[in-house]
Amino acid sequence: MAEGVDDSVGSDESGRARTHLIEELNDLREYAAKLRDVAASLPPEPVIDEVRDTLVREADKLIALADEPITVGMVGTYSAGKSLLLGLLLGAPDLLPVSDDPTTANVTVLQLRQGREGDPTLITRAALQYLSHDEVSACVATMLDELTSRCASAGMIPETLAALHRMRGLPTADFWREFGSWARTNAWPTRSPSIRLAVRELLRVGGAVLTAPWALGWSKPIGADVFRAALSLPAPVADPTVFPDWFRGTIRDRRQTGEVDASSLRATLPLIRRVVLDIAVPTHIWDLTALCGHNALALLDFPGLGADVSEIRDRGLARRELADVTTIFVLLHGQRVSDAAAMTILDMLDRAPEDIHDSVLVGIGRFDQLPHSISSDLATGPSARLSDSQLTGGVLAAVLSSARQLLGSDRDERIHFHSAMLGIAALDRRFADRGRYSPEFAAERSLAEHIPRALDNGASWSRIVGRLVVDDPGSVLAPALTAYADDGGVRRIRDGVERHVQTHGLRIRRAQLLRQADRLETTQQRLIDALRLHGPRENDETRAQRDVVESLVESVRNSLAHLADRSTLELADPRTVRVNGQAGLTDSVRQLIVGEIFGWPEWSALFAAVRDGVVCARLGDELIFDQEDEEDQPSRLPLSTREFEARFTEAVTLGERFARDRAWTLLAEWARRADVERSALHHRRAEIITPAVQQRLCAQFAGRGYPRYLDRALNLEWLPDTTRKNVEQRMARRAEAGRNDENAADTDDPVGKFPLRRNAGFAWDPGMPEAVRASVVTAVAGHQIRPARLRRELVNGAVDLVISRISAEQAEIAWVVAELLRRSRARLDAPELFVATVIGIEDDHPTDPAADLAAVRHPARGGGG
Ligand SMILES: Nc1nc2c(ncn2[C@@H]2O[C@H](COP(=O)(O)OP(=O)(O)OP(=O)(O)O)[C@@H](O)[C@H]2O)c(=O)[nH]1
Ligand SMILES: [Mg+2]
Repeated sequence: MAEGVDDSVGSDESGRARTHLIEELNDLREYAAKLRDVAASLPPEPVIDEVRDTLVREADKLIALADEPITVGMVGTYSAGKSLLLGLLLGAPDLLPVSDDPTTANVTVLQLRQGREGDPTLITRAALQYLSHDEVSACVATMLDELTSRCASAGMIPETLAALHRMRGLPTADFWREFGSWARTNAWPTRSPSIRLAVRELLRVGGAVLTAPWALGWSKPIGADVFRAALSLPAPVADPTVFPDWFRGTIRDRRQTGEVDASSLRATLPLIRRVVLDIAVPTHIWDLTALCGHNALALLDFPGLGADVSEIRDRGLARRELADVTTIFVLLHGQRVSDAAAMTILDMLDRAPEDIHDSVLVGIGRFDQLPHSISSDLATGPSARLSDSQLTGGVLAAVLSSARQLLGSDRDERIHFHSAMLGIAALDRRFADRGRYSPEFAAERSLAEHIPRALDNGASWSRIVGRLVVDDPGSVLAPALTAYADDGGVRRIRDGVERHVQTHGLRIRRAQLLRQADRLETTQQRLIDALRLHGPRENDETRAQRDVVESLVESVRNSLAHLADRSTLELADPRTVRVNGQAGLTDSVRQLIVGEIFGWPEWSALFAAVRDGVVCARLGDELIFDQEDEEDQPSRLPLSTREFEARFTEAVTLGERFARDRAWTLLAEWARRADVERSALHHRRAEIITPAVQQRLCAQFAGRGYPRYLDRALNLEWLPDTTRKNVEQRMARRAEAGRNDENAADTDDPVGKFPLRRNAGFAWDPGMPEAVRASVVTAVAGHQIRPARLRRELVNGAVDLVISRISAEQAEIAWVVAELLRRSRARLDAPELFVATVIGIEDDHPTDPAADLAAVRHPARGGGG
């Protein structure tokens, strides 16, 4: 924009409620960003530094959280089948390392993008993110706590424990050396397996920190061959009674060459925070359109709980990563469910119970391996009536009890029964020819053996559900069991996740941001108080002047918010909007199109041929109308509906142009009226900004920035043009996107919406082959048309088309107007320099930092855009 005001608005939008939620998220993010800016610009002052730093940290956290993709976390006991299920959801069972031993070593982020129909699922990029120095310190502190408590339970004497306690602090080389010798002399000789495990885990981390300190905080793209190594836990040590000695040598700093090879990867494994994979999922596997509105969608694979090699570290890291996850899919191991496992997971989720119930879906994994007799007994057993409660009290008692601990009551519809083996069988059935996984994978996982067994099990459950739905028509478990028998529950899990993300994802994210914003606000208040106590002060007179100017700014901001809210109501619907008491837009368009279509020359010929409202091609055997005999007829009869098409398009185009002109006129008037309604504000502004003040402002702002924003907010002349530019750009972008999307229907073809059967010949067309004519004529017993009805259909078709197009456009106009007004409003935030200039404060501290800080308001208290 020539004057330096960027008024272009974004192009991303979906349903209203969703848009509204996304706006709220943006407001919260903006609140944090503004606070951060104001706090960061405060002059250094020892008394406030600490609070200020806390504020900046908290604001950064909120911003990072707002920018995170919506996430679905896959957690559960080890070897429950989490990684395999994630692969299956994405149509590629061998996507992630899968094995019978504890496998997944690190949190894996699968960032999803829509791939092309028919393509295989592809990993398009892989990257490692290492823990930062602080994150390692926090992780080591948690591990030391755990070791301390294990040692205390084993009866270690307080003096020895105190020595361990004294070692706290940053995990430097000295720390690790000291810890190593403490563990060798005190912890190892206890022979307690759990203490030895904790020591071994700590030393693994220490070994990595010492051999590759350069890795901390590093982020690095890696090859697709290497990422599997980063995801696979090392094999358990051969002799667990030997004290581990991992502090040997150092690994050369890889940041220069940039290469992470297998050996440096092995050395740094415990320091990896997460592995990030970008994945293109083809539409025939999972159509992500509805999901990827906000930021993106990421699925997180977590290391399983209970794996010995790296349990304490993993649990600590998982707890942190899980804090921000919006949808949590807990996969329980069907053969190993226990209430204790559920409790461990609940503990790891570390949220209020109602939040957990809201965020969780539960899967019972490896369901095909539930003792086989259970399902076959039920399937073939005596024919007593089956019901949900019978299953709940009987064979499914254990799994359902664990699931309900996680879900709370009355949420059984969020339970999924899952078998990866049935899932693979279904994938084979659907895409037999396309090789969805490698032969090595099939051999390693012994699919040839597992799948037939799983299919048997699926078939018995299928018989059971058959009875269940008859015996207990209200059964909540039946859909999950049916889905299980069908494809191992994979599709239902996809749907469940999708529904949860759509209905809860953004809402949960909003709740998270709100909680963080509340924390931030408390810190903000603490900083304001500190500044009031220690910062520069103002006298009463300047305070009063400041109030006057600030209240003007606040009123202008409120008026913009009010107008933004009204815009949808007053600008969006062509059926109701009126310009200056004229007819509504729909009626005006109809009038115009009637005039246009009624003027077509065909009608005079057609109506001239009408008998009793109908044009007949033949009456009995006699042609009542013969084209050749009518050469002096000024306009001839149309021969086919095709002849109406071009003119129909023309009428639609004309109608559209007319409607669009009216829409823009309407907007211009709307903006003018808005300015008139706000004349009181104009007067207040004129009183405050006297010529002398204006001079000061010019000197300070050189005709740009804040004073101009205020003028623009009060005088909306620019609004129609800018809106138009934006709407046109957005339409062009969308058209471009439509062109690039081969699957998009060609909605811009008005003839595509032609209301008549296309290219239908009329029976009097001399070019029509006799056989066709004969069939038409006999079929309809005297081919006939009713011109009046034909004309009405064309008129209605054209009006509907124009209105449907223009409705979309007007909704777009209203949205852009609201967006521009919100931006205008946001530009009026933080007016401290403006206020100082208006009231003429020119000392070293032209502003009151406490007031500046107070001016940034939590969106829930009326701040934000
Ligand atoms: N029969 C059967 N085997 C399964 C099923 N799901 C997974 N498996 C097997 O169970 C083992 C563990 O699967 P993974 O996907 O690695 O399990 P995980 O939960 O990711 O394990 P960790 O990463 O160690 O936490 C593999 O051998 C799979 O082949 C299932 O539904 N049925
Ligand atoms: Mg795994």
